[in-house]
Amino acid sequence: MAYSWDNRVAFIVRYLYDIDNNGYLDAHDFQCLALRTCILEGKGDCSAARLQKYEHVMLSLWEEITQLADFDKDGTISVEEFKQAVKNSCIGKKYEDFPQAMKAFIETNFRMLDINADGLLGVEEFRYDCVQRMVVDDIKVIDDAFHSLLNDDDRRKGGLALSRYQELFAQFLGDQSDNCQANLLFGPLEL
Ligand SMILES: [Ca+2]
Ligand SMILES: [Ca+2]
Ligand SMILES: [Ca+2]
Repeated sequence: MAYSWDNRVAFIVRYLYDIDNNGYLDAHDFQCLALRTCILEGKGDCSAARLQKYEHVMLSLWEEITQLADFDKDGTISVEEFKQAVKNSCIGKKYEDFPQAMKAFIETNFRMLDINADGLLGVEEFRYDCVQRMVVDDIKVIDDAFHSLLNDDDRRKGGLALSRYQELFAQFLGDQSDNCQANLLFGPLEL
């Protein structure tokens, strides 16, 4: 059940938030996330002024996420706490009704993926993201994953616009069935 809701949420924690890879979330992850986002969006640039802006954004995001998810108030968020928070605030909801902190994170993620900043996540950008995480010997696996996400309108446009990415991300977190269209939003999951 690689695509069970439990595994999808665990994936988000592990690969999207737990940057220092120690199994839980704390302020340090968000500091690293600020640096990563700054460099990726700036295509290598990491000037002090830009970095400061990203740090501010990410640390406020961390504050907001702790309010949603740090139930035992120990300054860290475990995978279980994160799951509980997603249950409380995302299950069965549309993207618009997600907490602000989740929405900000999802939008930031899209901007990081959209390397050429044309407002669409295209197959090349999707590949670029997947190979940084996955060990893969056949590009077809990644391309098939990408194409499984597209509806007719997306195909006409040649990729996922922000609004579709938001919709699919909301499904990835908020749909508890094992079989939702967004399952492959991050490529095949290997957990
Ligand atoms: Ca961590
Ligand atoms: Ca905690
Ligand atoms: Ca793009």
